[in-house]
Amino acid sequence: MTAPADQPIPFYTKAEDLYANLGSSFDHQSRWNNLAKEFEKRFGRKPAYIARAPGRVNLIGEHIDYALFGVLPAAVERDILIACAPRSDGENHAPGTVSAQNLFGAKYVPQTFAPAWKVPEKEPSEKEVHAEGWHLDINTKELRWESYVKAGYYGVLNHYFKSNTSDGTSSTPVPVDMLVTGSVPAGSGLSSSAAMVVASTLTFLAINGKLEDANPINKGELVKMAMENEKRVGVNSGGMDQAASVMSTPSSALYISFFPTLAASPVPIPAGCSFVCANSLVVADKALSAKRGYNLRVVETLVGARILANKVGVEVGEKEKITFREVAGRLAGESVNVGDKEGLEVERLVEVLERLVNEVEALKPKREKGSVDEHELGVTLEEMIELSGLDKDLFNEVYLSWVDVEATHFQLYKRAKHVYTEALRVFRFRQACLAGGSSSGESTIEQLGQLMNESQESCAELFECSCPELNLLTKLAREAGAVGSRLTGAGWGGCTVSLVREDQVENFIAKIRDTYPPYKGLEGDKLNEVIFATRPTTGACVFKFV
Ligand code: NG1
Ligand code: MG
Repeated sequence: MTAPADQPIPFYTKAEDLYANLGSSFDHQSRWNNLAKEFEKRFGRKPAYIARAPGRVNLIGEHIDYALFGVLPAAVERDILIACAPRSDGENHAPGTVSAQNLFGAKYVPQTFAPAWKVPEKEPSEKEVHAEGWHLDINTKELRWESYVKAGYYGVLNHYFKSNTSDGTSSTPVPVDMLVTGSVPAGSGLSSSAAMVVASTLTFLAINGKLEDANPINKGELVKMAMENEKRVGVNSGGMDQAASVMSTPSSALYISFFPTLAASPVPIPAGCSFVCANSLVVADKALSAKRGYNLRVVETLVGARILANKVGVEVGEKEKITFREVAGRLAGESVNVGDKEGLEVERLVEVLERLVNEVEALKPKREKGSVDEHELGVTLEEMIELSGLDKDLFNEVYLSWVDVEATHFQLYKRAKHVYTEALRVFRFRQACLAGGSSSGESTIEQLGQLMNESQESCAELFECSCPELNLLTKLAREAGAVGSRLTGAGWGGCTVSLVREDQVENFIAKIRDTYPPYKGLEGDKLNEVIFATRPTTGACVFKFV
């Protein structure tokens, strides 16, 4: 069988095939039909394509993808759909003009924009995106829906349309009308953002004929493009969400690893287990919180890895941004050559991780006994630079020049401890599922639940990406019968995921409704919006109207 990363993007022209692939537990058909009808009403003609990308729930492995450790998400049935068609009055527009509308509601104002070809006056820094090429204005200071559409467009423009020549139509992007709809709640940790970016990337590929080329992009390449694209929105994300949205398969979770290369393999979920997503209804504002939240964590984990490498005697190139995964590999004598598909054996890696969980103690700052800071585990910027062994300018160039962060103290020890213990939990979770397969017994299920609970505690205490509402909701979930419960996604709000025995799901949901204050009085569709059982589904695809 072809490895998931090497497979082509599913491309359908027959509705029966599409719906068979999407599964029957959701009324996909009426959503797709409504979208097509609405498109026709607004734009006066039928769509040419609909691109679909699902959201995902991460079962375990939080904030370790950008440390290059494997994670274990599954695509959910909720997805983003984008209907599109070339603009009929194309010649009256700048090349590649986009008119984008959104069915979500009045808050999502229609947008028209066109890419511009830019040549920078000076060599751009890593932080700037104005390299010579197609450019779109993306406002990274506030959250705007069209930013995700533009982000998806970026990679397609700069990968496929190399120059600004307006002579040959083949080298100019097609002007397009598009209509977006979706059932992944925004800012909820189910990765509506990656679903938007993947769906948008697919839309622009499809509309420009790039999926019908002789040698179209495969799943792994699409993941990489979507990852690069999502960075345009200002979040230095790992690749979990894009990979889950593109590569998931029905009825199993997906183990996604990023090192030495992007790879994915299905992980069976024990029969009788259900995963229930519950939205805390705290909306994590990524754009605002990135500086003190997500991007700060990216910097803390990268600098932590360099300092740990220094402490355990692993060599690091001067300008290299070594990750926690690579520190572990090098410590174990892993040789990674370009093109290597396999890294260390899992058993060996686990051994090294167990050792490193203790070594991270070395990242605790040495404080004078009795000083005010005695219990403070963080280090200041100056202390951190000194520990890194780099001079100030080089440190800034390598670790700060490409990202906006804000902090007085950097928590290297806590972040490192979370990353290594969480990476171990992912291996144990995966091992347990693989050992028993779908016929795993009660003790496996208990073990999975336990690992999820430990993950929540580590996210709350060490990685500090939980919040009071998520802590409460996961606690209520355990009291309502969940075997395990944790936040899912970046955290600071958004959803929890709970492992619940299938025959108890209804009862579980009713109990949470009665105990989690923000759910008071919710019923029917309203309740189903915020708390629902989900099963792993298939990844992104494109439908062509013929
Ligand atoms: P969310 O915020 O749920 O989309 C983010 C990152 C992931 C991963 C998780 C934390 C993006 C697009 N995604 O997920 O790569 O790092 O946080 O595990 O930023
Ligand atoms: Mg996101």
